[in-house]
Amino acid sequence: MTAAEVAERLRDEKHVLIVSHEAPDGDALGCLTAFSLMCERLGIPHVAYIPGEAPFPSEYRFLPRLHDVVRGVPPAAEPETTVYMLDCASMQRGGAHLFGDGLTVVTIDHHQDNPGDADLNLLDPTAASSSAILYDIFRAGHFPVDVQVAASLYVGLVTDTGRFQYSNTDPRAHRMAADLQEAGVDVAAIAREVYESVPLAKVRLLGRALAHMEVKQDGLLVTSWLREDDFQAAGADPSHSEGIIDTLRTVRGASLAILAREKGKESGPETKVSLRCTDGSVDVAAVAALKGGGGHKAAAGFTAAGDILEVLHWTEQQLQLPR
Ligand SMILES: [Mn+2]
Repeated sequence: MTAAEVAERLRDEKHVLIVSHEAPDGDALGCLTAFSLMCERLGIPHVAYIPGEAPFPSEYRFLPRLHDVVRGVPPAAEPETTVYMLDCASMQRGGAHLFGDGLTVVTIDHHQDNPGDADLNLLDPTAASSSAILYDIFRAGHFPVDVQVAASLYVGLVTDTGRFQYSNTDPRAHRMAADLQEAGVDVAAIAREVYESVPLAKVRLLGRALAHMEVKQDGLLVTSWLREDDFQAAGADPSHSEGIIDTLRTVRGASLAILAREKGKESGPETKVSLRCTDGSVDVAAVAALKGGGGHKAAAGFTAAGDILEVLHWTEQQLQLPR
C-alpha cells in the first residue's frame, strides 16, 4: 500500500485496534500514541493494545494516552475492526494470532526483515522510524499534525535514530524533525524526559553490566551479561536494560556488541540477546534469525533456551570476524 492509500482507508474506518510489539521502545510507543491521537482527531472509535504486562519504560511516561493502552489479554474486537500493527517486524511479534479470525490487519513498519504477512502492508525499510511512515500517511491524508501528534512522532524519530546519530539518519529524518519542531514540539523538553530522567535502578543496572564487560577479538567485540540477581540487586526490571548495549558499543575500536540477559522461565533457563554492529561488517539480523529472532542489519536480537554464558558463547562464535 502507499501512504495515500492507508490515509484513504483510515478515513473510512468504523473501528480500529492499534497494536505494537511487546517490550515497546520509543518508536513503538510514539507510533501507538500518535495513531491513537489521530484516530481521536478523526473521530474514529479505537482501542490501543500492547502484548505483555511489564510496565512501559519510564522515560516514555509523558506520552499522552498511555494509560488507556490495554495490556495482557487482548480486547474483544468489534465487527468490522481493522487492526493497525505499528513498528512490528512480524504478525507474530504484534500478537496478531490473539485477535481472532476475520479481522483485516494492516502493517505499517520499517524493519527490513518484515515478511509483509499482513492482509495489507505499508513497509518502508528506508524510513528511519515507523513514526516517519505514519508522518507520510498523515501528510498524504492532510490530517492535522498538531503539537501532541507531532511530539509522539518525534519521540519515535529521535529514539530510532539514536538522537540523529545512527546511519539511518538521512535528510528525510532531519526534514521531518524540522517540520515537527515547526508544529510546536519542544525538542529540549523531550530530550530531558527521554534521556535525562533515568531511574536510579537503571543507572545501577548499567553499572553491573559494565562490571561484566569483556573486550574480545582484538577489541572489535564488546560483550556483557546480566543475570536475574543483577536485576534484583539493582532494583531493576527487564525494561531497565534497554539502551545498555548502546553504551557497550561506544568503546573505541569496537564494531560489535552483545548483551545477554537471563530470563527466568519455569521450563528452564532462557537468554535474551541483543546484538549491534556499527560498521556494517556483520549482518546481525541474519545471526539473530538463526535462533528465530530478527531486527535490522545493525541492531537485532533473539531469545534462546539455555544458560546465559552458553548462549553468549554461541553468539560470539557467530560473530567471528575475518582478520
Ligand atoms: Mn522502529
